[in-house]
Amino acid sequence: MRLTVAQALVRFLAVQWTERDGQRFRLIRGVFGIFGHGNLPGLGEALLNHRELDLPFYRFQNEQAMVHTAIAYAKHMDRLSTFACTSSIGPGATNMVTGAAAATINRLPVLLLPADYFANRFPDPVLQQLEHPLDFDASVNDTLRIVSRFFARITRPEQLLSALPQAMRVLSDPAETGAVTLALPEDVQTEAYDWPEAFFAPRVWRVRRPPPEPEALEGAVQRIRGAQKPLIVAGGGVRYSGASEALRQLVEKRGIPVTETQAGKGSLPWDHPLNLGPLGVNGSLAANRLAEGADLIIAVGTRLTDFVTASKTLFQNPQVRFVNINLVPGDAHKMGGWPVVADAREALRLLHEALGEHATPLVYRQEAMELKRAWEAEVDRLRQGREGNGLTQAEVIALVNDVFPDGIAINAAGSMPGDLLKLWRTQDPKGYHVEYGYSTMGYEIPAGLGVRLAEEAREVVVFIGDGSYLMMNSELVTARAYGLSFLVILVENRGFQSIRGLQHSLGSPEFGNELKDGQGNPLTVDFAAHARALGAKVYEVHTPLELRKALEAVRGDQGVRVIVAHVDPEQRTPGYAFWDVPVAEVSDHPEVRAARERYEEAIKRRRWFL
Ligand SMILES: Cc1ncc(C[n+]2csc(CCOP(=O)(O)OP(=O)(O)O)c2C)c(N)n1
Ligand SMILES: [Mg+2]
Repeated sequence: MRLTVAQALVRFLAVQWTERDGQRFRLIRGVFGIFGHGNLPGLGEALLNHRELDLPFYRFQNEQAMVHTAIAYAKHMDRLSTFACTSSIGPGATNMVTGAAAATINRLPVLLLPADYFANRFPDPVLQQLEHPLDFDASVNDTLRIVSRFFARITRPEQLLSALPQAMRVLSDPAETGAVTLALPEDVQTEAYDWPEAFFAPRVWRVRRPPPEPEALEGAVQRIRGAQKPLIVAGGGVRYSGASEALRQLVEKRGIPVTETQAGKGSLPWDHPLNLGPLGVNGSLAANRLAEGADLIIAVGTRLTDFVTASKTLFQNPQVRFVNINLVPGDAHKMGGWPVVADAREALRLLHEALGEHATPLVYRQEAMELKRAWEAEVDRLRQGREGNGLTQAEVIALVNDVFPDGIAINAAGSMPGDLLKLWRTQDPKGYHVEYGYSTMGYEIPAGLGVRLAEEAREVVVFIGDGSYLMMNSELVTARAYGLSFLVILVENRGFQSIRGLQHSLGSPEFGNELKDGQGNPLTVDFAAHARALGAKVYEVHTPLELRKALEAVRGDQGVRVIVAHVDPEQRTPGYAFWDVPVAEVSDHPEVRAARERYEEAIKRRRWFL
């Protein structure tokens, strides 16, 4: 078949499928894009003239945002389906770098198709070309290499024949997935080639579920049998592999308490007696207390980041050991753990079978459930807000959760990820969607689009701070253009209050975080008018009563709805663990010196796990 490179690419993408547990999904559900001279003649033409392929095109406002939308969609689809993102050369391509990093760090698939400079080099330099002084081949797209799990520059048409199947393999492999980049020179996209027809036959990429090796399983069983105080850390791997039921069966029979990471929240329903809530820096009192004395941590599908381990200060039992169930060998080997390289659901199922009648001591289980009850009472208290009329962020979260118990909470950065992790209550992992691998301000609204594209039934609730809203809000327009409905809760607290709080803990006065003018006077922004100008239906609230009324008004309504909630920045939700953020070692300021002393005291709890 004689087709251009872009036409062949589009044709190929339209017939790729994933399959897992007998279910099939389109691997590439459609294409997001912004055109320029780099991709209009090639991909633009191919997408326009091949609309029979069921590869719908969505035109965005910002390339970074379109990558966020793709990975949010992929996250909600348990990584079985994603979108391709096409950009022009130069700034359009480099705008995707942040999204690519978020994809790769969170292990979420996305196919990036940045245009690239002419392969024939006639026009050198074409508009937006880098012209690296030493490296004639270098392109700004090379910035995507380090944040991609697979990268190829297609400089001849026939390279697609080998590069595309590899790209699909990486996208659909649960251990390798992340950003996959095919850089497409402007001229090559338009070049014709005689393609073998078999290249365009539908392909199914089976998403693997590798079971653990018998020796790895046996080692885990022995360690669990030998433990008196085991604790499970449920990460995103539980969610993506659909292992909640296997986890529930295992822990109910064995009496092993469960704690959750940002990506793993909802692995068990929030009110399950053995779900002790989140762990680590943003953890619950219950989970952190148990973690401190645990003699075995069974980490399932987690990257064990600093927020989970409280920068390696959380686990204080000198005997503590780790068993790490993970598809990624690098994760399975962290914390000097016993590695079980396997799919979470398969590993939990086989562990359950192999453990016979084993269960934890009754006193331990009772202690765990007692801590759980005390923690839920504390959450109830925090969710109440405080006396008087003003709103707190905790109260906003609670009121939204009460009106939308089945809603999907989206967030990524600021003080909200920690508050949501502690306070949002969900029955299942899909009710919670916080990107905390890269914690990207600006993920929130694009993610609302992505989750809505994946989910028809549940309310999608985008929580966004005023700082993050100012950084990226323009995809509200895209949502309107394609009739995508969601609710935005814009929490206004005069700027970057999470970082302001951090600054305070480092011994510094406010500097560079609050929204102020050059003279230091508060700068007000009419967020409601702004969101209205972009086409949203807007409500503005200052009190719990007003918020409740607005939530009732937006419930059941369609379209983009924005509630601007003004909260008291001084009312913060407490934290219960250390996070390693270093303090200046020398300073003229006594507050900084005091903070340094506190820091040096805190890091005495840091431990090596070898
Ligand atoms: C793209 C990006 N830039 C900077 C940061 C560092 N950062 C984390 S939170 C934050 C402030 C967020 O402000 P806002 O959204 O208003 O939330 P608040 O802190 O007030 O809760 C900043 C600057 C980040 N996470 N992402
Ligand atoms: Mg803020």
